[in-house]
Amino acid sequence: MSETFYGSDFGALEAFDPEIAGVLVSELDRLRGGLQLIASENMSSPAVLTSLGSTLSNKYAEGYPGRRYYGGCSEVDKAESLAIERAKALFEADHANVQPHSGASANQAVYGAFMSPGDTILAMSLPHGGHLTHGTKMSFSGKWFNAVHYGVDKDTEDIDYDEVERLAKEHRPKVILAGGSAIPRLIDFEFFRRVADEVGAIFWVDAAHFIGLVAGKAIPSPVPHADVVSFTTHKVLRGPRSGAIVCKEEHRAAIDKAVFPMMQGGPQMHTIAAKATNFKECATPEYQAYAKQVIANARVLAETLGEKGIRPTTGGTDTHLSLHDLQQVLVTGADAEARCDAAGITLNKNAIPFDPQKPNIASGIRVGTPCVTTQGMGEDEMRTIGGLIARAVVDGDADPEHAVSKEVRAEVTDLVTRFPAYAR
Ligand code: DSN
Repeated sequence: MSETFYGSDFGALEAFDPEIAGVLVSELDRLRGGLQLIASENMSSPAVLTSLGSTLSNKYAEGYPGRRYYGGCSEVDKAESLAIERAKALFEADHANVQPHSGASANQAVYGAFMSPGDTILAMSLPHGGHLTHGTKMSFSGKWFNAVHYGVDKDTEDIDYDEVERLAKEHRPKVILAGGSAIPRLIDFEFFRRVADEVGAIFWVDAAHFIGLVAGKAIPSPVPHADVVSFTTHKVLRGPRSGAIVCKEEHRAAIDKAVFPMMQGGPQMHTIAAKATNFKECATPEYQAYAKQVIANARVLAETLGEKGIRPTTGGTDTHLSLHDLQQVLVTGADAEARCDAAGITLNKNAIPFDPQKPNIASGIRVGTPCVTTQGMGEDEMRTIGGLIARAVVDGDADPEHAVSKEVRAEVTDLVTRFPAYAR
């Protein structure tokens, strides 16, 4: 086997642990062999993967650059300082903390910085597109804090801004949170800022999904409006699987103390180095063109599915993802996901607003274009992909041996051969 795993000695792994080496190879084959349409996934560059596979993983470095609790931090200090400075420049932010291990860890730190147990947060409800960490009962956020939720308007299926204002005035939350994991439309940050000011709340944006579009200057930034912005680094942004926070100068100390020592211990220095590399990539004209193409592709994909009876909620998208209602084609989200999987298309079932189904069945699917755009596909390919999804969902089957699964898979293979992931 001669496969290159960036930044690491694959031969050594293969010799010592062929089972795990086999998983690395078969996962790469899986990525290369099908269409990846999960809106929260992407394909990091070899440069980013090299930092992730480096010896920086070995280092304990609790603290911050120049203020560590361990010796031997001179080199990792350089990596973290570069990541901080690059994040500040990329997002035009006063301060950046690049240590959160993930989006959920970043969000924990924001709660830790601004809220005490029992305080009230106003956030978007999960079934309407929010996130687990935005006050759902299963998460620490709903167990320890008093979460009040707004949703979407029944007609527009976009954020119900009147409800946001009404609930803010009624509950006077400590924090107002905008953002979520299934919001196809742009968020009116100026509106949220005004309401937060009127009720004396901190305005927090969880930009995990769309921060890459902000980095690529393809959509407006929440940074000038929000007190604090948390995000992941592995979605459209295309960095390592991790998180980060940017905030106003006045919140610097609160955020830093909340990340460490309140919520986390030793930072993952290899991942922080990879974030630095990713932020440098995002500052290039190539990345900006990529971010714009992600949106152009998402629009065409949403429109094509809509033409096939798979209606996009809100009528379309302004971002990298669209959410589709399958009720017209009489297929559940769970069945659609399984049928697409059998046809070589990876996407996820998703609750739609006012969904009559349970979340593990769902009436919708969510599709996103970060991966296929990384592979170089454009609007023409999105029309093809929309047609393939519709065939798999409406006429297909969860059995990979079904005739439709096979037909669609053959066309998927043609596409990914012309637009390879991790080209050899
Ligand atoms: N799990 C992520 C997503 O798929 O949107 C959000 O955390």
